[in-house]
Amino acid sequence: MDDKLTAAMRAAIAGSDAVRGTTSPNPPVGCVILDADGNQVGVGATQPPGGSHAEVMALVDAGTKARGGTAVVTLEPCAHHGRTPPCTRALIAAGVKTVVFAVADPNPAAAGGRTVLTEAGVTVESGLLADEVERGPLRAWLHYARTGRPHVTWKYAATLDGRVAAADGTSRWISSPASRAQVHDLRRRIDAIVAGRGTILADDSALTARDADGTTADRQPLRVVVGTGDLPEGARVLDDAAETLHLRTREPSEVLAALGERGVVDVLLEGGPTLAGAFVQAGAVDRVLAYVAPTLLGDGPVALGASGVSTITGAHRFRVEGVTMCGPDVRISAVPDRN
Ligand code: AOF
Ligand code: ZN
Repeated sequence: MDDKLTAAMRAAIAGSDAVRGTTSPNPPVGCVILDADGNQVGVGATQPPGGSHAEVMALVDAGTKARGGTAVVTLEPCAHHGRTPPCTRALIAAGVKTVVFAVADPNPAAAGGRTVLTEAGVTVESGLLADEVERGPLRAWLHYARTGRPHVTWKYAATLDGRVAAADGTSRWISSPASRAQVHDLRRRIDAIVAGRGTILADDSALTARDADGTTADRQPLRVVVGTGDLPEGARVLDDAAETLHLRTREPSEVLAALGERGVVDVLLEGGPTLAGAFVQAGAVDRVLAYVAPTLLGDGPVALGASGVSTITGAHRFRVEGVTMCGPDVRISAVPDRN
């Protein structure tokens, strides 16, 4: 049964991954129902806000086969009546015998599912593949639920010597087509892309998610431009491919507060060096995603602007959590080393 539970949690994680970027401010949760013999009979994931939670989707999929079975879910089932009735009630009504969840719900309004289920005679286990869930599909939402601020991934593409443009300002294309395709995939699954006004003036970036052939993807993140001056008429970021928010501030904490209030959970910070420096200095970068191309420039701007560091003991320390190849480039994912 242990193998079946692990396989079911993996399937729940995959389901959760598939709805990333469509559920905010709710978490993208995945759920799999096993019948009494351990066969997968239902699968579901969180619907957009106001829609059904993952457990309800999976229970509907399983029908009467859920009776006497097990629900495997990435987040503790909610016990509250929010926009939808409590999942605990649906699980109990369906006759589920056991609930296995990965991570406890830190939202005080929804928490308490474990107690409600236990009191109704349901066996509850937790912690299965919790690390994978915490680092994977629920990472941004857990950060948001615990801190009230969106999770920020700072992404950049640089040469082997850390430069993001040549001395004359040209920057097309530092990273490979494979890396760029990955970034567009990422854009499609986050809530907002943040860039400085300077970057918009310099590059006329569209800040949209696009397919390999250049067409605009069907799902677009909110585009956020940060900076006090106006945006030039006709800027690509002002086209109607996606919604754009212009925040007339350069303070990371104000930017994050404004986005948090709008229910933005997962942010991709894309440029440029000055804005990134301010975010790093403010401790507002929760993950660095670096695409490093095997080229050298020897001159030109580097990825990060001033971040308040004047001596080596003041360096902002990160811990590498993953390194992969992306075509000819190296992709490094690093998180703050809080020790
Ligand atoms: C679950 N399963 O799939 C999700 C949960 O406004 P509501 O009613 O949609 O409730 C949102 C809260 O419910 C959210 O903040 C989180 O604590 C929990 N999300 N819970 O049992 C799910 N998405
Ligand atoms: Zn629920």
